Amino acid sequence: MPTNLPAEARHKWAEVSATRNPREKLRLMQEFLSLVPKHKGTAKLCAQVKRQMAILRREIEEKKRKKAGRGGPKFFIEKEGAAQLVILGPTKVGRSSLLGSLTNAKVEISDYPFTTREPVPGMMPYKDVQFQIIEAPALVEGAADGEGLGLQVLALARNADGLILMVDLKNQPVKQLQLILNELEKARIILQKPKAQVFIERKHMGFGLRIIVVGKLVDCTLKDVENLLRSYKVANALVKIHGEATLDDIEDAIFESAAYRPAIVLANKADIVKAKDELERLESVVAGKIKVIPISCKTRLNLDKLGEEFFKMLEIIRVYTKEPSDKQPSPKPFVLKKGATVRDLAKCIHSDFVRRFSFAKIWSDRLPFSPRKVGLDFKLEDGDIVEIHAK
Ligand SMILES: Nc1nc2c(ncn2[C@@H]2O[C@H](COP(=O)(O)OP(=O)(O)OP(=O)(O)O)[C@@H](O)[C@H]2O)c(=O)[nH]1
Ligand SMILES: [Mg+2]
Repeated sequence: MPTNLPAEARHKWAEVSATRNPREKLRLMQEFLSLVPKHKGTAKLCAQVKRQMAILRREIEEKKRKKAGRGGPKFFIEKEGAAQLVILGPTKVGRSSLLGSLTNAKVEISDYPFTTREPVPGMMPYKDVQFQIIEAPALVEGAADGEGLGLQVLALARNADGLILMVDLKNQPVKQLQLILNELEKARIILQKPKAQVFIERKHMGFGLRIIVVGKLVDCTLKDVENLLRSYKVANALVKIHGEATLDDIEDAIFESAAYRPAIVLANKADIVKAKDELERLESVVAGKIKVIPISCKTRLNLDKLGEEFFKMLEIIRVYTKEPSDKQPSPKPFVLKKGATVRDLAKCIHSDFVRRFSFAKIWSDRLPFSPRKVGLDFKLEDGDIVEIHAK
């Protein structure tokens, strides 16, 4: 991106980040924009901020409507289960049919377009976990510019852990997918795992700046990163840098602009006559960049495989904990990101557990012998049983 923003603009963004009140945030964003010099390097950033402002305006409107007792659709859905997956797609591709086939949600299926007008959640069991699947209202062209319910649908996608991009083989699936990909791109939701992932967790005053580099920095030093963060007044934060990150990646993270979400394409209505040709065309356009699975909600083709596909796509693992005094581990696993360590697990169990940690015992078939005594940095895998001993 390199934005080379003036100091006033950077400081203004610090104020934006620190504000929770939507109206105040909106006002500060407007001021921020007026401080940004307009050139090629800042065009993307300005567009992104304007989009964030449009979402805020909708949120404010929605709240007003609710206060006035006029209800209106509820768009934010609290996460439940191991992961939240949003079904995105144009109208009539079969989003409701899929949700109804995978979960026990009450759905309205019809041959008329735009039947679903607000997000509908359902829980899908897979092994000993559950995925929360949400049908988003149909995505239309211009969604990222505020067309229809577009902004809310894209905000829903941004908030999810993974995306199900749904097209149907009956009605120009290549065009349908292009529409979805275009709108996601405009909303800066990316589907390919980026080379770098930067997480900035704002912390309380006095915490200071703690930067953890898991991968490596490209063309910059730790000092450069620190200076950049300080120029945006990010002074109390835990910053985790994964992969190969440039200063631009870090600036992107400050603006929370690009969000990576893993995705899968489901090509529905594989039961129709010309499905095979359409599928081939679709696959050649996607060219292996995203996994494409033909399904049919009508004949249930491949529906039973989806749990495993979602699990793989999300890159999660299940870890079972055991009390030292118990013989059996708890039947309900903790769900963690692939690559998680005993430390991550301990944090999930109790905020104080890391400080009081003494050692852990691991049981797993992949180890030459079990249990094995390990420390906080031990990397966990799917199916591990862990017993933590505290001081
Ligand atoms: N042939 C065939 N038709 C299907 C399949 N799945 C859904 N349909 C039909 O496609 C139409 C639309 O299905 P819905 O599930 O309502 O689609 P939607 O994407 O939720 O549509 P909106 O919410 O209205 O945007 C209905 O007539 C379904 O019966 C399938 O696998 N095969
Ligand atoms: Mg529907």
